[in-house]
Order: sequence, then structure tokens, then C-alpha cells
Amino acid sequence: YIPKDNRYSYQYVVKLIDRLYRNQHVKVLVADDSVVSRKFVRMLLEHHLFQVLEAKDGEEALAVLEQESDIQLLITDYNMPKIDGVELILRVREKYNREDIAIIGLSNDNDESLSAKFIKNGADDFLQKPFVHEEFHCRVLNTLDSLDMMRNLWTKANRDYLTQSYTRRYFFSQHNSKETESGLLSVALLDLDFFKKINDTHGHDVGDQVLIEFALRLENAFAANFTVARFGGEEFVIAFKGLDSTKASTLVDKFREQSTTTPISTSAGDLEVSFSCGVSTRNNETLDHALQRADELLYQAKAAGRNQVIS
Ligand code: GH3
Ligand code: MG
Ligand code: MG
Ligand code: MG
Repeated sequence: YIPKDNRYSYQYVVKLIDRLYRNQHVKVLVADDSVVSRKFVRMLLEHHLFQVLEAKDGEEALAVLEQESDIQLLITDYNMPKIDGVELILRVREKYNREDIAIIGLSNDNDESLSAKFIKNGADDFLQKPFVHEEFHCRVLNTLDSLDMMRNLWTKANRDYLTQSYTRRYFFSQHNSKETESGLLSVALLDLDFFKKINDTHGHDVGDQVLIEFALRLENAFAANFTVARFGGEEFVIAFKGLDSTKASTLVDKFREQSTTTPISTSAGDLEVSFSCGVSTRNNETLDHALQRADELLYQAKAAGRNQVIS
């Protein structure tokens, strides 16, 4: 992989080696109606250890994208029967953002406007066929680097660093848009009881361990069907789409009973941790209003002796 001459910078070689390790887990889909062209691109990709999937036209490419999870790169030809490359990209971009999948367009068409057409419709890059092998590898590498950066940024914005729960930002992005303002939605605000005492008695690190384990329990109990996020400090929020506050609070209360009676093991030993919770349903209003009510109910739960759910 590393040429004997000096055409590669040291940084490039380091990057290349790092990628070669990771490429084995990266799926690339090659959509091209020409078998020769498809096999050639496959050969280039396999030389860099990628997992390669093939589609003989746009329609098949869409089907493969449906079936296979996490294809990181789509390389598509322009002229193909039924759905051409640009149309394919338009369809793919209806469903997948740039942090979901990267796209490189290819064509041996002499139309000079094609590269712009590809990029305007959602491609990350474009290569004119025939291309030099090294240029192909450089562009694939750069495109996947950008994808990695976008995914890293997305994670940093939407996943909490300590607990890996979704962030408050993610929570609002999912449940506070115009399209999601209608429809039944209940929100539960959970706040750990006397959490400051855990920090004061055992130290901040033990407090962190409790937060991590509590977040994991919430994730296991609710994340398959509902959105769980860390709202701040030792407060968590759950969005119960399709449930009224009675149903939602029944679920949270069941979780409360289980969780409170199962101590959290930390480096300072097993700790019993309870929480209080307020649950409210949104009624033709902004999410903020519903959360405000949930917060008032949470306050009532605290005042009434903690370790309870009020809706
Ligand atoms: P209450 O039952 O009324 O909720 O009492 P509390 O002690 O839980 O409430 P309070 O709001 O006074 O304390 C919350 C504490 O959570 C204060 C803060 O230092 C701590 N905290 C917030 N974020 C973190 C964190 O990331 N790690 C740790 N260890 N502690 C945190
Ligand atoms: Mg073609
Ligand atoms: Mg609090
Ligand atoms: Mg608290």
C-alpha cells in the first residue's frame, strides 16, 4: 500500500494505514450498470480492504440500502437504466443525511455539467471516468474522513459525554418541530433524590458512576420505544409518543419500583438511589409548556416526600 517513492506525505501514509484497519468494517455500495466498471471499482476498493456490495442499477441500489445496515459510502455511475445516478442520489438523500452516508458520483459521459449536477443533488464528490487509481483512493479516503468528522460532530452534539444518553439538544430537535407539534405526547421529568448527598459523602466520581448506571437503566427500560435524554445534571427526560400521562406515569412508576429496590453498585459500595418524577401531556401547546407543568409536578413529588411519580 505504501509506494517506494516519495509521492506520499508522512501524514498521508499514517492516515492510510489507520484507514486500512478500519476499512475492513466499512461497507461500500457500487451502483453501475456496466459489469466491467463495477468489477473494476470493486477491485480498487477491495485492494484497500473495504467490504464491497454491488447493484446493477438505481433500483437495485435502493433495495440494497434498505436491506443492509450502515453502508457508509455509495459510489454511483450516472447512466443507468430506470433510475440514473442523479435520480438515485435524490432518492437516497430523502432518507439519509450526509452524516448517514457519503456519495461519490462517477461518469464517462462527456457532459461537463455533470459534476455540478451530482454535487447539487447531494453527492459529496464526483469523478470522471476513466480516472487515475490514486485519485480514486484519495477521494474515497477524503470523503470517508469527512463522514467520520460529521458523525463525530453529530455524536458530540447529540450524545451526553458522561452517560451517552441523548442530549437536551437532541430531545428538542426530535420533539419540538412543526411536524411533531400535533399528536399525543407525554413528557416525564425525572430528578434523582438527594443526589448532592452522594457527591458530598462519596465524592464526585461515585456520583458520576451513579449517573452512568441510572442512565443505562433508563436506556434499557425505555429507549427501544421512547426518547430518553439527560436534561441536565441529575435530571432526565423521557418523551412518551402516543401515550397519555396516565399510561406514561404507570410505566415510569413500574421502573421506579424496580430501580429503587435494586441498589447501584459503585466503587463506594452498593447505593440505594431513588428519584422523583412529574409527568404531563402536551395539549396543543409548545413542548416547553408541557415540560413546565412536568417540572411543577416534579416539585410537588419532591415536596410530598420524594421517591414518587405524579401526573
Ligand atoms: P433533591 O432531592 O431535592 O433533588 O436533592 P438533590 O441533592 O438531588 O438536588 P440538588 O439540585 O441540590 O443537587 C444536584 C446535584 O447534582 C448538584 C450537582 O453538583 C450534582 N451534579 C450535577 N451534574 C453532575 C455530574 O455530572 N456529576 C456529578 N457527580 N454530580 C453532578
Ligand atoms: Mg452506466
Ligand atoms: Mg436537580
Ligand atoms: Mg435531585
